[in-house]
Amino acid sequence: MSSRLIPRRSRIITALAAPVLAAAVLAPAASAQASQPASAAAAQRGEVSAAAVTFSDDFNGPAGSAVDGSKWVVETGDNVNNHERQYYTPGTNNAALDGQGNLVITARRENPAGYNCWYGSCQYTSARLNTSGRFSQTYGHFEARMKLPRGQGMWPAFWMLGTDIGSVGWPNSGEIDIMENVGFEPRTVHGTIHGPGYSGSGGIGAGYGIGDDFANAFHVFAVDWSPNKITWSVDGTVYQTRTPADLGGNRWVFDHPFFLILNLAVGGYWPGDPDGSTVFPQQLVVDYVRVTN
Ligand SMILES: [Ca+2]
Repeated sequence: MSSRLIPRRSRIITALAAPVLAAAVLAPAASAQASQPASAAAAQRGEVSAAAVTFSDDFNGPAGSAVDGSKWVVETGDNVNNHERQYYTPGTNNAALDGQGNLVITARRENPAGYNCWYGSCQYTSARLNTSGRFSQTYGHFEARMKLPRGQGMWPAFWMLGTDIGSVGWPNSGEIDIMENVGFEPRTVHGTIHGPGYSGSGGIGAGYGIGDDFANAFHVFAVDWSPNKITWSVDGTVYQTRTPADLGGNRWVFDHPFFLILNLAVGGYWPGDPDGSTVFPQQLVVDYVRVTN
């Protein structure tokens, strides 16, 4: 989600540091480990094996319930580095299942708990979830089926960070943005990689447009990540491929485990802040997140 989302001085990075270190010890997830011997055996026999699902959440559960804590960490705090305006809250006020098989991340114009943000009393609440310490993986197919929010100042994202962020820092850890959207471009999404020498506004990526607002329907956003190659797709249509040849001599930092992040930011350098045209609440609706190896 660009350098702008990496809160080097905010409370989020403090909260993130411990789970990241835990992830280095615990990852890969047990399911991923279990799948590897079968894949290796198949490879030795020269068989083309079907990819195994290593992480999946269909977000089934009662309306109003929290996400599965064995899969997701709920991050809290504000984010000064991107100049985001929301406070990411704990609990289910801003991230809950809808009872119809979806996770709904809701951005609200409110501050019921009196949260303090970098600019003063917070004006908005929202949510940010990650799988740090729960799930990480090197290479594979990563996808989510989502319906995006709409309106000036909205900044939904589905992205990944290297699990070594706590030891090597950002952007050496690498960042793979599977999908970002900013509200002033309702019909365009962006896929980007960030690393040393190509971070922040120097991130390497591309946009992909459709002839309709992404907020009008569900779409599938994905990357296929293999050694020295990442491709981005929307609804199965590949729109970008990146390899080390694209980095202008900079270092490819996408050969180690990454964990997943889902969030809905409000305001910030890139999207700009909400204005009088922005309708609240807004929702990022996630039907599923699925990863195969
Ligand atoms: Ca679902």
